[in-house]
Amino acid sequence: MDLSEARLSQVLGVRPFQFFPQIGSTNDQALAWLSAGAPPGAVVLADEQTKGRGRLGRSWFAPPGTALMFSYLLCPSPQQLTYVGMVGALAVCEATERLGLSPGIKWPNDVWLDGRKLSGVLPEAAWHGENLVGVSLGIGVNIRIDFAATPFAETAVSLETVVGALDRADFLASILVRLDFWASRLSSDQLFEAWRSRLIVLGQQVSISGLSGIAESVDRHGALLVRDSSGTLQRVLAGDIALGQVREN
Ligand code: BT5
Repeated sequence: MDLSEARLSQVLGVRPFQFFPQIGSTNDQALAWLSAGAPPGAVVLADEQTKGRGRLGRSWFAPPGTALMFSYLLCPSPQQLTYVGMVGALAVCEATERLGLSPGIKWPNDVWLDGRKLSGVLPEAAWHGENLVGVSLGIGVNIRIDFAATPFAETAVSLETVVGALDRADFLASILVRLDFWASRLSSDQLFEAWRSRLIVLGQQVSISGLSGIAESVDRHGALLVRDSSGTLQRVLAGDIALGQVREN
């Protein structure tokens, strides 16, 4: 088993962390921990989630022992919230690049490898009244999930099918180095440029939220700018993008 309390203590050093062999969702635990005073940089990690979730109430699939599923805690200002998801996608991308691979970011914050989804991020904020307590940046990375008999056989990819055996604790440590780096540079030009330069959708025909057109660029807040068939530039803040023709996610 490449994930255990002892192994994590080894690679995480003094970083506060909580490890659960099984949990509902690491984000729920992380949000509770934030409200109880967890420091930025702390991590909640699980080997299995029984209620792992994606965006918009969707579920996240990962059998026990096959993935990295964790939540990284940050304390941004409300104005910086829009950049937290970028940090997650970018950190996973960079750690994957260190393995000699060429991943990209599918807007807004999926990490893709060889045309398939390798990782998804789910930032969720904890509020106390009007005060932002912090953000749990949930990250799921497919390490050795066998997608063959799943609905994701054509759309998802696991890292080990591309690079061979991988130690999950080591890969986690490699992602955390980059998360720490970018978390201290939220809303910087450097972060925005590093994220933007990895986007795989720019210049392509896309369909999103009932709109079709060319994904021309992104603005400084991460919104996608799509030139529709009438030539108007439309600003899209969130959604699921389909490259080329419309496709169900
Ligand atoms: C995401 O949502 O991509 C965010 C996923 C975040 C998961 C992490 S795990 C740790 C933390 N704790 C949680 O409870 N969640 C976070 P979204 O863009 O909505 O993508 C979800 C969709 O991707 C699903 O509806 C499926 O179609 C597909 N999907 C599910 N599991 C997948 C997987 N392992 N790999 C690729 N695609 C998957």
